[in-house]
Amino acid sequence: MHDFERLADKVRNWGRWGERDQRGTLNLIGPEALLRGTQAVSAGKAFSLGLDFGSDGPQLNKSRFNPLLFVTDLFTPLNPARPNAMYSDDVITMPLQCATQWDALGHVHYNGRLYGGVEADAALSTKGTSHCGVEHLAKPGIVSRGILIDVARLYNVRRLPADHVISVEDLRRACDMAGIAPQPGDIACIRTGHISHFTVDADRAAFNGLQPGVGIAVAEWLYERQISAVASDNVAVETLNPEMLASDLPLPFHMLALREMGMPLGEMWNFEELAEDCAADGRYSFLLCAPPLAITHAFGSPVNPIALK
Ligand code: UVW
Repeated sequence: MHDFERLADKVRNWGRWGERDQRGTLNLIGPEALLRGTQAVSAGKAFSLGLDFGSDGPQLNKSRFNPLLFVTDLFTPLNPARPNAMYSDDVITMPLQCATQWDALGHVHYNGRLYGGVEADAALSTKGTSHCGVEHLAKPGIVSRGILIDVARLYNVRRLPADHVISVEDLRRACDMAGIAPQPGDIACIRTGHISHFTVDADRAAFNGLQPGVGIAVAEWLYERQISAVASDNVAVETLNPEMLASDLPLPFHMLALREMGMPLGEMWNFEELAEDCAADGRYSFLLCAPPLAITHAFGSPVNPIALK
C-alpha cells in the first residue's frame, strides 16, 4: 500500500477550493474548458452514451437490481366530465447505481473521512449524505470537452481482457494515437470495450465479473492534467481483480478519485457508437453534456450522457 499512500498524498485536493467544497475537480471546468467543448462541435452529430433503464438492465438482481416500473395511472381522464382526453403516469424503483451513472464524491470513504476530510459519522445516515451528495454535481451540471481515450482500439481488440490493468503508458499511447492533448477541465472517457459483454453478448455475469480498468497510477496522470471527471464503460472505472478485491482497501482508485481528488466517476457508459465515429473521422474530442439529477443527499445519479461532435 506504499504506492497508494504516496499517490493519496500527491493527488489530495482537500481545501483547494474552500473548506466545505462539494464539487471537487468539477471546479476545473471554467469558461475556457466550456468553450473548448463547444469548439469541438462541427459535424452536427449527437451520440447517447447511456444504457437503457429497464427491467432487462445490466444488474444481476442482487443488492443492486434492475429498475422496476409501476404504472399508477392508465387511461385516466384529464377531466371526468370529458373522458375523451386521458393521461398515464408511472413510478420507478431503482438503485441509483444500476446502469449508466455518476458516483457522487460521498459514495466512498476510508479511515472515517470523506472528501475534504469531513467525518463520515457526521455526514452519513440512512437519509443519505449531508456532504458531497450528488445534487452538488448537478448544478451547473457536468458539461465540458470530452476526450475519448480508446485503449481497446489501441490494442486492436473488441474488448480488453479481464486482467488488463490500464496504465499511464496506455493512456499516453491512446492519446497519441487519437492526436489529443488533454487540457484542464476535460472529461476523460476511457474505453475498454468491456460493456460489449452486456450490450452485445447479453452476458451479465461476465459484465459484472472480473474486469479491465484503470490502475491506481492513473490517478496521478489525471491529477497532473487537471482532468475534471473520468468515465469508463466498465462497472467501476477501475480494474476489478481478485487480489485487489481481497486487499485491505478494495476499490483503491475510487478512494483516490472520489475521496482524495474529489473527481466524479462515470460508470457503465456506452462508448461503442461514438468510438466507431471517432475512428472514422479521426476526431476524438467532443462537447460532453452529462448532468446528473439533483437528487438531494444521494450517493449517485443515473445519467444519459450526450456527446456532440
Ligand atoms: C461500489 O461497488 C461500492 O462502487 P461502484 O458502483 O462505484 O463501482
